[in-house]
Amino acid sequence: MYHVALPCHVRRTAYPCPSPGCAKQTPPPAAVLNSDNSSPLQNRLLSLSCTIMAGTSLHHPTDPCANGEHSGPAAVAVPSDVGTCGWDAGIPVVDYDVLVNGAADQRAQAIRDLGRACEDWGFFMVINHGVPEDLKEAVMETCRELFSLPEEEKAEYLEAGPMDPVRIGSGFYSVVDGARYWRDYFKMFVHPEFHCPAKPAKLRDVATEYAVKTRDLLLSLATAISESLGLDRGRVYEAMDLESCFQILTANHYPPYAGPDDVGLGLPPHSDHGFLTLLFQNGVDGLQVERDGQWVLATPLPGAFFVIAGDQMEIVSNGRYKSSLHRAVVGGERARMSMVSMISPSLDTVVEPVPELAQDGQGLEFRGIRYRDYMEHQQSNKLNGKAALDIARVQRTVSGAEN
Ligand SMILES: O=C(O)CCC(=O)C(=O)O
Repeated sequence: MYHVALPCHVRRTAYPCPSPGCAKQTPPPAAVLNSDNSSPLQNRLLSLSCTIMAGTSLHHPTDPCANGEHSGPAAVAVPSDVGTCGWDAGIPVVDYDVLVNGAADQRAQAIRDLGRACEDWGFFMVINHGVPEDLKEAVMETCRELFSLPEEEKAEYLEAGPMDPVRIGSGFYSVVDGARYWRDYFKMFVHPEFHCPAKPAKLRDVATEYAVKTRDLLLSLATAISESLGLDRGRVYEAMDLESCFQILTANHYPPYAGPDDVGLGLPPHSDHGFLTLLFQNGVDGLQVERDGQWVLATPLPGAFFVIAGDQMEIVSNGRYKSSLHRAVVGGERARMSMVSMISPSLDTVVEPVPELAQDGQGLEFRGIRYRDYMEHQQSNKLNGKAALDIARVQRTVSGAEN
C-alpha cells in the first residue's frame, strides 16, 4: 500500500481552506456558498487530510486487479502546487440555445464568450443543449446495470486493449498504470460503427440514441468553435474531416471510497486524446479541472453538461485553445458515476494545425499526426498529465530552428 500526501483540493466551499499554504483563509461571501455542503464527498473534500490512496485494489467485481495480479505499485504523481481555495470557480457557461437561435448580436457575443472559455479554460458548461434529461438518466442507469452484471457476462471485455471497440476495466489502463485508481470504466466505440455488449438488453437502443444526440451537439459546438477562432464555421469541421468522426462513449463508476484516507484518486491528471468531450455525472462531485496551476472542483448547473477540450483541439487550433487538464477525485460513501461522450477525427485522419492559425513569425506549433497513432500512444502509456501531446509538438531550439 502506498500513500501520497495531497495538498488541499481546490473547490468552492463554505469553509475557509484549512490547508497549510492556502492563500485564501477567509470565508466566501454568502452568495457563493454551496447550497449542499452536507454530502459526504463534499465534506471529505474539505478535509485537511487530503491523502491519495494508491496501490489498493478496489475489490470490486469488475476490477481486473482484484486478484492481486499486480504488485508493488509506484507512487502516483500529484501536483504539489495546489493549495489555494477557489471560492468561486467561475467556470464559463455557454447557452447553446443562444448560440444557435439567438439574435445576431446575442449570437456574436455567445461566440466571443465561447472563444474566451476555450482560450482561458478549455472547459465550460453548456446549458439549454436539448439532450433530454430522461435519456441521460436512462443511459447512466443502463451502464450502472452493466457494471453490476455477473463477472462472466463481462469477461470477454476485461482483457481488451485501448484500440478494442468494447472494453471494461479498472483504473486507467491497469497494464501500465503503476498505481491503482478508484475507478471502473466501460468504453465502447459508437461511431462510425456502433459496438455494444449484448447485455443489458436495452443498452443498444439507449446508447444509440444518446450517441446520436450528443454527437450532433458536439459537432454543432465544433462549428461555433471554428467561428470563435475567426474561421469559417465549417473550417475546423473540414480540417478534421468531422463528417466521418470517431466517437466513444465511456461510463465511469467510482465505488464508495474505502481507502485508508479521506480522499483518493479516481483518475490522475490528464487531458483527453480526442477533440471534444461532453460529460455529466450522477449528482456526486469529483471532477476537478486545472486552471492557472490550481485545481477547481467542477460543480455543474442543473442539467448542464461539462464540455472538455481535448488534445486534437489544441493541435488543430495551433495551441490557441489548450486541452483541459483534469482529474477525478473520490471520497465518501456515495458511488459516483460520470458519462462521457467524446468525438474525434476519424482514426485515419492526419490532424494538423489549421495553417491560417499560424502565429506571425512563429509558424506551426504541432506537426501532423494520424489520430489512430495519437490515441494509441496516449492510451497505451501511463497517464502523465499532457505529456502525450509532446509527440506532436514541434520542438524548437533556442535559435528558433525546428527539430
Ligand atoms: O469522471 C470524471 O469526472 C472524469 C472522467 C474523465 O476524465 C475521463 O473519462 O477521461
